[in-house]
Order: sequence, then structure tokens, then C-alpha cells
Amino acid sequence: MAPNITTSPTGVLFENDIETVVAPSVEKKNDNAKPREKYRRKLVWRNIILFVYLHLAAVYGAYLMLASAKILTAVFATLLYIAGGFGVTAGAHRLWAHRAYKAKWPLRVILMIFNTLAFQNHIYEWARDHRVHHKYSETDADPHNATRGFFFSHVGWLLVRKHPDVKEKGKTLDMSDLDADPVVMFQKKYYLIIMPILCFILPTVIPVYLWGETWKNAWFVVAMFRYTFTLNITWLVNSAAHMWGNHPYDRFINPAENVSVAVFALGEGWHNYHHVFPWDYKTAELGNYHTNMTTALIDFFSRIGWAYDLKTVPMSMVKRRVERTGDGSHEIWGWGDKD
Ligand code: ST9
Ligand code: ZN
Ligand code: ZN
Repeated sequence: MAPNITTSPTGVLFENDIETVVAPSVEKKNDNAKPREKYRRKLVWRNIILFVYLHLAAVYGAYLMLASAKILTAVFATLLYIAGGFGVTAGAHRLWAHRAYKAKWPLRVILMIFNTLAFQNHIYEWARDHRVHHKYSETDADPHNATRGFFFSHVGWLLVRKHPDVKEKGKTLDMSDLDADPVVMFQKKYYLIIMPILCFILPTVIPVYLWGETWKNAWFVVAMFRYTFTLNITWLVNSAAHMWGNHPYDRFINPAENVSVAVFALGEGWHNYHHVFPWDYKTAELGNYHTNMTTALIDFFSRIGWAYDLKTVPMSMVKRRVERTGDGSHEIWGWGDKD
């Protein structure tokens, strides 16, 4: 391991350009160190072709939604976007990647089904990539390292082989909690069967058989457009919310508070807060439901007892952090009331 790693004032590791800046000198000094494999970007043409098709089909689907689809088809597509979104936000993200709350098995099953219809890889892979994203944020070990630009952090990272550091550092993560969750392991084992059914086949078949939609409209609107829209909203958290917005909690990191992303991503755009306090089940300081529908969902399930042990951050801790590392954009009203 290179000894020369720099840390930010917040203690976050920065290992960017490790080959070009740090590694060569380290390798010369340390005879025992394994020579580093030089990273070369390798395009994955299968993914490039599929994503180009997906986006062209989604544009056509958006047109068909306005031009000829039945209103029920548009409503159904919207409901699937929200359900799939919750499967990612309340499920893969807050529950499984961060353990920000606990959920009884019926809720875990619902979230797993919702997650599968969003097809963002199975929960285990999603959570492993996300844990490594938080631990080694904006370094080569971050799968969607935002210092490689908007396109790479948005979608480019899915079009190339991963940097070896992602795999190397990812292998050091403790994934035993997910190994022990039968719902997660069931989804992982049967993913290639249940994912196509839930993400593409049922969303196409249901509108045709239940309300007489055409096959063309059902496929392009509900399967292609809905899926691609949900993907792009999710990817904006990795790209836009790592680039644009305020830094009220930590001005030394790039993740930012981005209200537009928060609204469409069901509450996941409060990304400066989230990178500072990743265990908070709200992924935001405040519990405003209109910009955080996922928090509303978890609160609902908490009221009926299916979600429990919701983790939050004491106001005094947030305040100390804002004063120590914030960029001054935090609205200070209310501190007194909340302490
Ligand atoms: C998608 C995911 O879109 C989106 C995630 C976004 C995350 C956002 C987070 C933001 C916060 C939450 C906001 C939510 C908002 C939601 C709003 C909703 C309205 N650790 O991957 P492979 C090892 S997916 C440890 O093939 P390659 C491991 O041994 C879209 N080890 O690497 C692995 O084998 P196995 C649909 C790791 O060959 C082996 O390497 N899906 C790790 O470099 C090979 O892994 C696609 O399009 C790690 N982290 O290929 C698929 N990673 O798994 C796209 C890997 O058996 N993916 N290893 O253990 C691929 O085709 C490939 O992964 C690749 C890289 C080509 C990108
Ligand atoms: Zn992030
Ligand atoms: Zn996170």
C-alpha cells in the first residue's frame, strides 16, 4: 500500500492519480511492493450498445407517452418509477448498504421486489459498490469516481472495466450482514430470472392485458422509458450531486446539497449531509417529506412496526460539524429550538 496517501482536513483519503503521482516514487523506494498494474480504460462494447439502444428507445417512449399511450399506461409507468425508486432508496441504499434502520422480513421482501424491478444490479453488488464509494469517495477505488468527470460518474463507469482499486479495496469490506440476509441472497441467486420478469416482461404484459394498451406503447413507455428515466435520476446523485450545490456540512468534500436531484431521487440529493452522516436513515438533516419521499415511506413503516431502530444524528453533533467544516450556507435558524 502506498504510504504517501494524503488526507483532507476531514480525514477522507485521496488516492487519485496514484499511478501517475504517488506510485512510481513509492515503487522505487519499496523493493518489496508488488509492481502496480497500470490501469488502462477498457471499453465494454456490449454495455455501450445496450445503453445506446436503451436511451434511443427511451426517447421514443417519452414521445409515445405524450402522443398515443393511454393515461393508465402513463400512471402505471410513474408508479413503477416510484416503486423501483423506493427499492433503491429505502432498500439497497438506506437499509442494505448503510444499515440506517432495520426492517422486518415482509418489508425486506417488498423492498427486494421493488429493487428488482429497478434493475440496478442485485442488492449485494449495489451495496458493495456503494460501500466502497463512501469509504474511498472520489479516489480510484470509488466505482463512479466523480473526479473523472460528469460523464464517467453518471454512466461512463458502467461502460468500462472497473479500476483494479475498486475490486482490491472492495474485497476488504465486511459484507457478512448481507451474506446473512436470506432475502438479499435469494435475490442474488435468482436475479437473472426474476429481474427480466419484474423489470421488463410484467411492465410490458400488464398494460396490454389489463387495459388494452398496444405492445409498442407498453414496451417503449413502461419498460424502456420508465427504466431509463429511473436510471438517469439515480445516476444524477453520482454526477450532479457530486458537483453542484452547497456544502453546509463539509466544504472539503465534493458531494453537495442538490434540491432538484433530491426531489426526483425521492430524497437522495442531500448528498453533502449524506457523505458526512451516512448512517442517518433520512439521508438529510431535516425530515421534509416533499423533498424526501423515502423518509416518509420509512416513517410510515416505522409506525406500523415493520421498520425499527431508525438511526439519526443528534442536532448538537450536526451543529458542531457545521461550525467546524461547513461553507457557511447552512441556515442557522432553529438551532436553539432543536437543541
Ligand atoms: C446501475 C447501478 O445503474 C446504479 C448505481 C448507482 C448508485 C447511486 C448511489 C447514490 C446514492 C443513492 C441514490 C439512489 C437514488 C435512486 C433514485 C430513484 C428514483 N468490491 O462488476 P464486474 C470484483 S446498474 C469487491 O463484472 P468488471 C468481484 O470479484 C445498471 N469486488 O467488474 C466481481 O465478481 P463477483 C444495470 C468487486 O469486469 C468481479 O470483480 N446494470 C467489486 O470490471 C467482476 O465484477 C448494468 O448495466 C467491488 N465493489 O466490469 C451492468 N466490484 O460480482 C453494468 C467488482 O462475482 N455492469 N468486484 O463477486 C457491468 O457490466 C460491469 O460491472 C462493468 C465492470 C462492465 C461495469
Ligand atoms: Zn456519493
Ligand atoms: Zn450512501
